[in-house]
Amino acid sequence: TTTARTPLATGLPPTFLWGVATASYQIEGAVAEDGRTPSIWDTFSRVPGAVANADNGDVACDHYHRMPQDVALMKSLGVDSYRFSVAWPRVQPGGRGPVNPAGIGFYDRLVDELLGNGIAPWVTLYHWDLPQELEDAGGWPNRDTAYRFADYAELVLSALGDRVDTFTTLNEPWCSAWLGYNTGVHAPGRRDFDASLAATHHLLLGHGLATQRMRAAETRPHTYGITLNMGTADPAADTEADRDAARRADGMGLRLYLDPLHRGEYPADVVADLAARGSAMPVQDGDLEIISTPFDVLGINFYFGQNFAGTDEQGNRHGSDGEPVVRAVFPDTPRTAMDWPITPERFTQLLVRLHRDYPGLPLVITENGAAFDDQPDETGYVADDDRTEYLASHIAAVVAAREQGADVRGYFAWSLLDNFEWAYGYDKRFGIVHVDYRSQVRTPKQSALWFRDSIAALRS
Ligand code: GBH
Repeated sequence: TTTARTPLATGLPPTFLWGVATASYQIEGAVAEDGRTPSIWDTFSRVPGAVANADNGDVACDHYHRMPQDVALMKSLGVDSYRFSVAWPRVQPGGRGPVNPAGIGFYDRLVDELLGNGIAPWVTLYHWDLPQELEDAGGWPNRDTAYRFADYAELVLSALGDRVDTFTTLNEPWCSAWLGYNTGVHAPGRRDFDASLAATHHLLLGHGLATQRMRAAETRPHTYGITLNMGTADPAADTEADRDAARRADGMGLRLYLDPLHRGEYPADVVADLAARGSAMPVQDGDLEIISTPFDVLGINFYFGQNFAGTDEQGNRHGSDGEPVVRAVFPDTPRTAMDWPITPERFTQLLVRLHRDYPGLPLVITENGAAFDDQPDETGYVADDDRTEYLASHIAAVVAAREQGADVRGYFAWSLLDNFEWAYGYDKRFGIVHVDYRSQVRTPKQSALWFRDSIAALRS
C-alpha cells in the first residue's frame, strides 16, 4: 500500500508505455570482469577532486551480479519496459575488433530475463562509458570515433536485435560533448571549446552512421532513436539582452542537436555566433545527410527549466574572455537535493514546443526524476513525499502536453535504483528504490509504490 496523498495520474491511454531507466556505469559494478576494459569514467573517477568523496563505479549497485533480482523488482512494480545501457568496453573491449562473448553474454541474459518477465527491453547503446583506448586515440573530437561507434552498434544489433525492438544510439550527447570536453566536469575532463564542438559533430555523425548500419544489418524491423537532454531557456527579464541570452542557451543546448537531426542543418544563428568567435563545426560533405537519417522516436530527458540573463551581476554584457554573457538564473521555485528548481509547467511548455517546431517525431520521456535528501527508517523504507510529488506533477505535465497535441507515447522514471550519480558520486539519490550500499539491499520507496499503483490504475 502507499501513503501517497498525491492523486494518481489520469488521462493517459492503456497503451502508454511505462518504464524505469538506468545506465551501465551507474549500476553495474564488476568493472574488471569477463574481459571488460576501462572506460573514460573508470579513469576520470580516479582523478583527485573529479568525483565527490572520490567515489567510483567499481561496485556501484553490483547489478552485474544481482541482475535477476533486479528484474524481479521491476516486475513487482508492473512496468512495461526497462531502459538500460550497454557498456561498450564490455561488449567490444578497447572499442575495436570482434565481440567479446562473455561481455555480450550479460546483456543476452538480461534481455532473456526481461522478456521472461513480460518486460520490453529498451537499449541505449552509449550512456557515456567510452572505451579509454578510444579516448587515448582522440576521443569524440576525433572523427574516427564516429565510425568505431557504428561498428559497435552493429555488433550489438546482431547479438540482441532478434529479441530487442528498440535501440537508441546516444544518451544526451550535449553532456558528452559539453560537460566532457568543454567544462570538464564529466569524463574525460577536458576543457577545450573547439574540441567540444568537434565532439558534438562526431557524436551526431556516429548516431547517423550507427542508425544506417543497424538498419542495413537487421533481419526484422526495429524502432531506432536518440535521447537528448532538454531544459527550457526563457529570458530572465523581457529585455533584449536576456532574450539574446535565452536564444544562445537554447541554440547551444537544444537546437544544435535537434536541427541537424530533424532538418539536416545546423541552426544559422548558432553557426554565426560560433563564426564570430572563430569557431565552426567540422562538417564534411555528406555529413548532414548522414546525421539526418530518419529515426523513429525522440527520447527526452527532462529535469528542469531555466531562465537566462545576458548581463552579469554588474550589468556587463561581455565576460572577461570577451564572450557574450549567458548567465543561468534559476526560477524562484522549491529545489531538489541537486539544487535544481522544480518546474513541471516548463515540461509542458517544452513538449508542446517540440510538437510545434519539430513535427512528426513521436516522443518518449526516457528520463525524468529527482534527487532528494532521503531519510530511510530502520527498515530502509523512505517515505519520499517530495519525490512522489515530483513524479506526479511531471506526469501531469505530460498529460497537459498531450492535450495540446504533443505526441508523447511513454514515460521512464529516472531511476530504478539509487546509483552512481556521476560527479556527485553516491551522495545524490535518484532512485525510486533505495539502495543500502553496505548490504546492497534494495527497498522500494513510497514513490515506487505510488508509481506501481498509478500504472495499475491506468490499466484497469
Ligand atoms: C541525466 O543527466 C543522465 O542521463 C543520468 O545518467 C543522470 O543520472 C541523471 O540525468 C541525473 O543527473 O545546468 O548547464 O548542466 C542529466 C544532466 C543536468 C544536463 C541538468 C542538463 C542542465 C543544464 N542534465 N543540466 S546545466
